[in-house]
Amino acid sequence: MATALITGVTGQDGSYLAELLLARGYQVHAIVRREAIEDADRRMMNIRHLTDALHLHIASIDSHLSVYKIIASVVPDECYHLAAESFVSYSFDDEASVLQSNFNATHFLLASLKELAPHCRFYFAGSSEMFGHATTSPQNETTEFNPRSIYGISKLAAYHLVRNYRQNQGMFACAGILFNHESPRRGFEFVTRKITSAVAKIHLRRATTIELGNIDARRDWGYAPDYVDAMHRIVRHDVPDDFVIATGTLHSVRNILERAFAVVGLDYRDHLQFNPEYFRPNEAVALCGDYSKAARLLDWCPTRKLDDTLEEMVRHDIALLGARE
Ligand code: G4F
Repeated sequence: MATALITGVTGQDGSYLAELLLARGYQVHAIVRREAIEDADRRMMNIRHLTDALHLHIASIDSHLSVYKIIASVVPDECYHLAAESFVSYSFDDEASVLQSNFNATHFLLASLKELAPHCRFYFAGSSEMFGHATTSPQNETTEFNPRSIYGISKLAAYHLVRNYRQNQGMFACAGILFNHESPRRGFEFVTRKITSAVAKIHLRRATTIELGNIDARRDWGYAPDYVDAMHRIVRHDVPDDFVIATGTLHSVRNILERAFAVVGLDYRDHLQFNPEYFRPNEAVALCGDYSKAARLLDWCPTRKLDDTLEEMVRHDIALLGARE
């Protein structure tokens, strides 16, 4: 039985990945922060149904010693490093902690694996934010990186580290350069979930308005379970490599508002307020991914339309709120 280790298992992607690996017969280990265990109702929500099947290790990946000890005891065949300070807006507020945690944890894992489990296949969650102010569109694996946020810079630095361990140190280390991807497990601070949870509240008469920033911002939004499937394909590919994972289609935040409110028969224009606090100082340009390399070499393609994902999210949020009555 193959053994996998996941960081970031309580998040959207980590929870779907844990499900996928368990279903495929892996023994799945995961590193979870003590704060998550202590606030389980809120922070373990995505993996509540999996806790009996998972091997959880309570530790902070900001500690090299903790990471080293876990790798020594698990000796994984595959390691998926998904944990990160991932909300782009926060990265403008606390640069040092974003840089430190997104870069150092990647290093602690790679250095420990190299010494204790050199056969291990390592996956790093890269991001379209690494392209930032891209000068060409769509972006693929050869597009120049030009990050505009500290988050993007931290991911790019870690990505170069991953490539270094692959090219100069012989490890099976690879990266997915993932564009935005959403689901009912998305964090409430991200714009899709902020909108679908607001639609649920407005529909159930718990709120009347939603406050947003730049609704003309455009992104390439996919479906998280598709992207987790891509991660596994990247790790199981014959050779370690990097892949853009995207849909190749742009939508605006305005499109998301229209669709999400329409699910319950409402018009977003009756409920929207602008709040300058949510406008970003250095918004990335409209990032749109070219996933043709993944299609060619991994036989991967997106399976879901954004409209369907949004409808699933709205219905999920209505049920969630209704259940709390
Ligand atoms: O949902 P968002 O916060 O996602 P963002 O910043 O694009 O980042 C996500 O995707 C990246 C690429 O995969 C990841 F690397 C990253 O970790 C994260 O998963 O914002 C999407 C867009 C932005 O253009 C933002 O300016 O929505 C715009 N927006 C407009 N009003 C807003 C709001 N975003 C948020 N979160 N809240 C608003 O009120």
